[in-house]
Amino acid sequence: MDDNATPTPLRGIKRLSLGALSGLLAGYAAIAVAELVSAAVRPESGPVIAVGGAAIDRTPPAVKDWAIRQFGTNDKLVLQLGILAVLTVLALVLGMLATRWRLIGSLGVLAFGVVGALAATGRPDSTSVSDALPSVVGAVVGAGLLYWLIGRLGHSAASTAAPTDADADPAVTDTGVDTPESEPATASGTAGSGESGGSGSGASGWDRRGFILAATAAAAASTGAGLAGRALNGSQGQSAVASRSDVVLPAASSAAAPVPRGAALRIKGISPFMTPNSDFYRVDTALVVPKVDATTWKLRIHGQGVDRELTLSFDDLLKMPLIERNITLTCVSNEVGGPYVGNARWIGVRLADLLKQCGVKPPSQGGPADQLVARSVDGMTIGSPVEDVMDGRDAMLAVGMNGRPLPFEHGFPVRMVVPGLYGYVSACKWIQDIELTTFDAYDTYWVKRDWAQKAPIKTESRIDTPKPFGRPKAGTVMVAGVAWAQHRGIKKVEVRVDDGPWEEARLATQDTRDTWRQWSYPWQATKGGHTLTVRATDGTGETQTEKRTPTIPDGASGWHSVVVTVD
Ligand SMILES: Nc1nc2c(c(=O)[nH]1)N[C@H]1C(S)=C(S)[C@@H](COP(=O)(O)O)O[C@H]1N2
Ligand SMILES: [Mo]
Repeated sequence: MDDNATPTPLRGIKRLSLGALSGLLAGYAAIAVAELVSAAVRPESGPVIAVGGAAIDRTPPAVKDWAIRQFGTNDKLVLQLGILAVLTVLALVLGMLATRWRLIGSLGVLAFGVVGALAATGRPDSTSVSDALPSVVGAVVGAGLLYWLIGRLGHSAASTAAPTDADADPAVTDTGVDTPESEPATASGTAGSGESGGSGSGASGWDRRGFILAATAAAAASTGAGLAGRALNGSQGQSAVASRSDVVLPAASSAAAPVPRGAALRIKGISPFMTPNSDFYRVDTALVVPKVDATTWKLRIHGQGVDRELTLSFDDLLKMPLIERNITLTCVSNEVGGPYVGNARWIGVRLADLLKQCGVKPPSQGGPADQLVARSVDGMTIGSPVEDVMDGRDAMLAVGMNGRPLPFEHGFPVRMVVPGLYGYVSACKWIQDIELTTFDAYDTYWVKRDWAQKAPIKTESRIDTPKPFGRPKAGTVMVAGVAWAQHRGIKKVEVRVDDGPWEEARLATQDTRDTWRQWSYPWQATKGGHTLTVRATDGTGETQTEKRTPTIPDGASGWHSVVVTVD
């Protein structure tokens, strides 16, 4: 029997715990509803993606480089998990706060909705205030749910005019945190006692049934909304996926010469000469890989010195003469010895041809624009020198990679590739707009973040095998790797053992000066610890500098070394 005639509010640790649980449920509901609403707006407008994207936009280069080093291509997953962890803690705290100040908890949830909304509308790819909707609607639902759930716990001591519990320690009551010891015996003594006030027993009592019902219903509804949102967001990519499987790449009118025999060495542990698409490094700011439908995709070319603006469809591009070239791509964030470099066979339209069609002239021929700004569907801006893309090199709008339409991660349907320039100043993925302008007039995404405006690729070489801290056997050890100096080519690679003399490595046959070059050096290894160092000389005769520079602002330099112990 209930020995307590008047319904009592829930107190103490139990109240706090259920408050925390309410906070969690409210947060979960907010995110789930936001996911569902984002399916109606844009997948990228959901709060987690938006806040993650905003965080990426604001990450100092040093932290970004650190994250890339630590987590590699998992950096984005780590970021999203981090955001979810922070949101979880905030939800728990807001839930506990709400047990004392019911309205504060809900206002807190709304405040985070505002943060999400600002992040979503402030992203470079946001074109509409509707991007705020997922965060706002989610937060309103979450705030309402928290208010309702906390209401089921009954009024807290703080919210009644005077403490009615004679046992309550004023200091404890002040913080709203009652220890179990200070709980009325009726609440802590027998389970259920004083907790059974039904819906009819007044608003200030602990409504156990109401709480459990509401909490269960909210959890179920949130899960439903979240899953539905996921499914809808996923299906939006389906037309893009279908458009990609429908692509038939035409033959190139200017095919790449076959890779010469002897360009690809068969040495265990060396990077393959052609990097398979599935192994190709990926560097971008996109938390959600843009899924662009090639059948509705358009590219606009406009700006200074453009006599005839051009708008092209994907089919228009495929009907033009295509060039096919092997080109090695490198990221400016690649550390000495790092993995962000890969070689692929690209097929696409020569960019200079398109620009000439529009009447564009390079600065050396009196053209007014010295910067070509490429814009992607996700708001990335990448600026290349007009002079470089029109100087005869094979700068292209690529539609294919290693014989396949571009993978979504690598820019489907169309991306730029310019031999000799780091990716952040040349290789815009998911491109949709090309604007001719000047370096003075416009700073692109990474330039705004202190990276250099112009960044030709620095000569680098890398030891692929043996691996750092490897334990090869004494005798002949094949030291091998790759060297690159795109558009200048590699003329020489040398290896040094410890402080010994530089020895010339055997170079694999050069494919083109736009591709990396493999090398090998048979080393007569003696027992003990050794340091192997490599350096390359480019086609102009300039030897790779020993001077170590950080990746920012225009790429790392220095010699790659590997320490091994010979057994
Ligand atoms: N839209 C878009 N394009 C982008 C980027 C990006 O963040 N967004 N990153 C650039 C950088 S820094 C590099 S190194 C190359 C990497 O291309 P990949 O991921 O296909 O290897 O893409 C470039 N193009
Ligand atoms: Mo990059």
